[in-house]
Amino acid sequence: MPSKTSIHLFCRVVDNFGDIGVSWRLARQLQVEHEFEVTLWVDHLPSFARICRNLNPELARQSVEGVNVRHWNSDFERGGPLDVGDVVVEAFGCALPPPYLLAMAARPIKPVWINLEYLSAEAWVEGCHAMQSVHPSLPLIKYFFFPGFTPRTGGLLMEVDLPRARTAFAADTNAATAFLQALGCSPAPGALRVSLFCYPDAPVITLLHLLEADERPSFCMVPEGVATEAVSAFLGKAAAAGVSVTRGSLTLRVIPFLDQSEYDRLLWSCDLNFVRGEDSAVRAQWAERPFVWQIYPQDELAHLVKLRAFLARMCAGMSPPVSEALHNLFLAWSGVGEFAQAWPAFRDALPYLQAEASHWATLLRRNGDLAANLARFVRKVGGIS
Ligand code: TRH
Repeated sequence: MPSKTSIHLFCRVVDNFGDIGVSWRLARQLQVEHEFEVTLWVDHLPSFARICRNLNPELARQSVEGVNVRHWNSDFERGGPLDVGDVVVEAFGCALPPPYLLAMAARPIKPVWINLEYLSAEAWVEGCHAMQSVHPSLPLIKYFFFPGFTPRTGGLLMEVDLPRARTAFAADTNAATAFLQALGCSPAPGALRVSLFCYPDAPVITLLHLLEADERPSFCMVPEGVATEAVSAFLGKAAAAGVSVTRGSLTLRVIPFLDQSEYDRLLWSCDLNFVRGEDSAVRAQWAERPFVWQIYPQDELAHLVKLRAFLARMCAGMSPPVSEALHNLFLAWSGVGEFAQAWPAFRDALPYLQAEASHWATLLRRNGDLAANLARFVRKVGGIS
């Protein structure tokens, strides 16, 4: 049997889960759905272990769900194993180790080298997607692969089975209740079910007070370690998993930090999801539920340009009042404008946003999924059958 094409995927984790979140999904999909032999190099295994229960952070080399996982440590930099992939993916410009680059250049058939870029809805992305750059001193070409929201980008990560699994979960009247009960959560029937994942500077306290004062009941679930200061302040005690409080119309409960597949189910089980960064924001869109995105803050407020570009795409075709409510709320959650002022119109628009969420996901699915688009691209440029 011919050996499989090998892909080495490199990911640096700097105290965040996003880069590993994206890299781990991509690695699994390339392995399972596109029949590559995938090796995922990660520099910080404990961060990886938080979103993947099957990983042992003590092991420098292991196989997890069919993917070879290797610790990208200082031994590597000192000239460790230099088996080079047929395809090399550098996640988010993480800069490959110099000895590895030399080993790539020394191969008679050079690997297909991909820089997987950050997600952005900005128009320039279409022009840069799949562009190539020749290495200044080595005989290597790097291709820039951009995820995105249009057919002229790489699309978004979506497992082939995800729409079916989500639809089956939504169709099962007991699925969400049972899932939430297993987390110790029993929202009253009719309560607005909210999940909360954000950066520490989001106006969380304001949100909690608004839900508390609302006439309509809410049940808010926050994974342990998220917005700890604000959540503890509202609870009046340390925000540990299992702790909850009911004040006014709001029950706030801290749940365990979930693994990735459980987190998907949490998003599917809620009426409104607050998400952040990149991967959770994409998962919220596939959940087909209203969501609020806190984009990762960048220097010189570059993230607000990205956020506005995304809003312009997602809101195109929505009625002006709904679009305005959504713009105001997303921007206020990211620090532009008063959250308390933006909330009432957004809260009232939630039933419309539910229909819009399904419509938006249908549009996004037409762009294909990122792993399939990437697999097709590397096979084409690498002449791989
Ligand atoms: O960790 P993040 O803040 O990631 C970000 C982005 O990648 C951003 O682009 C990058 O520049 C920045 O880091 C440094 O948020 P993100 O992308 O949503 O990733 C979180 C991951 O954690 C995602 O895969 C979902 C997962 N998750 C769980 O598995 N369980 C949980 O309980 C929660 C709350 C999240």
